[in-house]
Amino acid sequence: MENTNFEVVFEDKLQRNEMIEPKDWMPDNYRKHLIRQISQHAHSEIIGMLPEGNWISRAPSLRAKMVLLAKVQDEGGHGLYLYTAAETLGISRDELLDALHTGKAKYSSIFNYPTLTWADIGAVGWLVDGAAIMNQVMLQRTSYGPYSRAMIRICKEESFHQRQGYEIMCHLAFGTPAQKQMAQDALNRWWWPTLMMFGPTDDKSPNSANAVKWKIKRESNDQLRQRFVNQTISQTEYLGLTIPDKDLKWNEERQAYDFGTPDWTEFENVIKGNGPCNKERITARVKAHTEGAWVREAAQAFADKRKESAVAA
Ligand code: FAQ
Repeated sequence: MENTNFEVVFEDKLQRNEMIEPKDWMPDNYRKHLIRQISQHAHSEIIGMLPEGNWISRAPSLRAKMVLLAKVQDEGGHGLYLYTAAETLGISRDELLDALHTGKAKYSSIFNYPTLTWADIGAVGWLVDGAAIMNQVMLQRTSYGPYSRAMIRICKEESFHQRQGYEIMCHLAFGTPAQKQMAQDALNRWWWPTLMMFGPTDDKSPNSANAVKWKIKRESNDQLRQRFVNQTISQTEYLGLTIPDKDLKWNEERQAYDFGTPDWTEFENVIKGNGPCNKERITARVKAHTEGAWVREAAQAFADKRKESAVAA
């Protein structure tokens, strides 16, 4: 006989590692948690286009420009998949964007730092996309179907982005001494903010308990941060660069690297809206949205017209 206790059916599905789909019953808090996380993620993708877009007109070669253009365009696409996944939870695109534009919704702290030189574009691809992949590989197995499927596609593209960044770092690190210094300076600027991307330490992460219980997150902020550090050291050594952390050392017992503590006060400030570029990012985003109103209207008029013709036919 079919089980009519919705909560039991929901828990059973989670236990069996089956996906929860939009039409399935789900607890209100599960729905709210997903809307919060997926929309923050979507906002991060489209705000993340800004620091990189800043270099499209100044990329050092036509090839570099084409690759960067494609990457920034991919990020826009990731935002769209994620907004669509969030909409399946019963919230509209307008509500989601309004929360971003009015500062009610967060987006990743990392995009509030400036990209000062071309080497920063390398560091963003290598480190920021590298950290994003570390987090997103786990999210491919998240319990909500539309989010999981969006992540599978996004992860494929992020791997290309990470290589694009590492290629820039290789060119600079194996170039002239001045280029190598540019690469080192960018690493110095992006290392700590990248570690902060994984979120607060597990003991200070209020959302983690529910996220793990509901199989939204499969690994904790600290576990992922540790894996990222372990993986990145050999890549840095290959480049001949130095990670700006005097506490970094191999721990034989743990079979992992020990590393220093990020400046959590800086992190708090950035997520409260007081990072180096928060205001600039939101202003640019609101301007693009306002100036793009005619495009949305034209697209809607076109869609309505096609629908009318289809009904008439
Ligand atoms: N920035 O309890 P937790 C990318 C907030 S995509 C800002 O640990 P949770 C691709 C958190 O929201 C990068 N806020 O939270 C790309 C919460 O506040 P709330 C984005 C942060 O959700 C590359 C509070 O602190 N990726 O980069 C951050 O369990 C290049 C307490 O934290 C995702 O969003 C932060 N770094 O864990 C694009 C992945 N960390 O909401 C363009 C999906 C924490 O209660 C160019 N998201 N907070 O007011 C996640 O996996 C999780 O949401 C975490 C945070 C891990 C970010």
